[in-house]
Amino acid sequence: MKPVHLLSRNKHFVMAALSIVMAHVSYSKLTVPAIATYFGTKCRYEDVNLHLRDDILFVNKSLMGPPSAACKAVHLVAVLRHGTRYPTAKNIRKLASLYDLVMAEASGPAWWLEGIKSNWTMWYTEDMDGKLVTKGKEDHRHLAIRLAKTFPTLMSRDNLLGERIEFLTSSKHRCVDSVKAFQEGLHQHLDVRDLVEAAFFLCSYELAIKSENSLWCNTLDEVDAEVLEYKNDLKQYWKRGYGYDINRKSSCSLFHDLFRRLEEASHYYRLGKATKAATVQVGHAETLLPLLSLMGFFRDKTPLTAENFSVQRGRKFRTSQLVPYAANLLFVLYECRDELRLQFFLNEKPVQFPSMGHPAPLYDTVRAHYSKLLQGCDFNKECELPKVNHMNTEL
Ligand SMILES: *C1O[C@H](CO)[C@@H](O)[C@H](O)[C@H]1NC(C)=O
Ligand SMILES: *[C@@H]1O[C@H](CO)[C@@H](O)[C@H](O)[C@H]1NC(C)=O
Ligand SMILES: *[C@@H]1O[C@H](CO)[C@@H](O)[C@H](O)[C@H]1NC(C)=O
Repeated sequence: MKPVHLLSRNKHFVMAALSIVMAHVSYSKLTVPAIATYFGTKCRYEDVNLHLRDDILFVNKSLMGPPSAACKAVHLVAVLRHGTRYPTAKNIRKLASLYDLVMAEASGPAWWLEGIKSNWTMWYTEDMDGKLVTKGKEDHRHLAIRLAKTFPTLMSRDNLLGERIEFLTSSKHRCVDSVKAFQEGLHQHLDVRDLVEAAFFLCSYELAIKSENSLWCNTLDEVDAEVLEYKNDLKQYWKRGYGYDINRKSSCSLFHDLFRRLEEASHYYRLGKATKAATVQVGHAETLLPLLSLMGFFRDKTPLTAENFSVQRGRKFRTSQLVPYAANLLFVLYECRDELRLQFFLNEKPVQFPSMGHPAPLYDTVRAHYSKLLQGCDFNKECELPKVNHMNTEL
């Protein structure tokens, strides 16, 4: 560390400089800001699974084991979110505005403010636009190792080389995208609340991308973070979750695809034939949330609204917990004494299917539970646009 020349500056600056030095000294011990569990879809996976902070390859065998000793895993369908990524170009523009504002206008006694002004540069550039970062590749590499440890008969090297594991990346859904583009157009402009949120995101990106407890994290306390987390949950709830029926229905294809794979695996299994071991599909938070919602997971009794913050503190729909970077939904088919059972894991923790009262119900029971969706839920029908006379604005 460079020596700090204390005597040449005034007392105020000395105090500020000292606090920065001390903050840097404590980095090795305290690398995670207190607000790190509120970042919603910008949460690090290891801040949702805390034991991974110490050992990123740790698998809790008692948590991830088969439902009983008589069961063995026969098929896995994994729906994953991509890993840590850069902010989108739109967000980078907001971060730049925040930075410019702070450099030009901000003053005050806060120790971290001087630190930001003298020792932080705006290093995000628009060309980074949402690309996966190195840490993002690590997220999936580590997840793959943990899944191989958890399901050694399915996620094996042999199955990989024998092409018995299928990999897919989801294509974007046209109708969902149209809505997104429309809403983004409405949200283009910046206001002062955007800037507060920009600081929140900066803190999240600096942690997720650079593993740094950034000085920006000090601009918000835990109460602010809870509110901003709720704001993001509201957005996801109304755009991708239970808010509107169409949100859930956008995952009809994925839902059918999931059950087609399970059905095929169970069919082959019942015939006593070998089949594919696993499918790994990679998509977005926007892929995982509608599927979770379609299947009835994490549904709150009353809708999340802006008036509801305080009563919704204990809500189930918390995107920080549901869809951090590298979030994963695992559907595991087990053979248990001649029965097929299905178990669901979210982010490597078992979660019961809604209203089924068994950690790993019979596969047929799960199918019966979702029979309405299995027979209906036609993506094309659900997402059909009403025929109106559009002006063609695509030039
Ligand atoms: C949340 O707000 C909505 C509408 O503002 C209301 O209908 C609902 O009852 C509220 N829920 C709770 C738990 O207060
Ligand atoms: C700026 O950050 C660098 C790298 O962490 C550190 O060595 C240096 O002491 C900091 N300077 C000030 C004034 O905080
Ligand atoms: C593993 O999971 C079990 C069951 O939930 C829990 O009691 C235990 O503390 C976990 N172990 C570790 C190291 O996280």
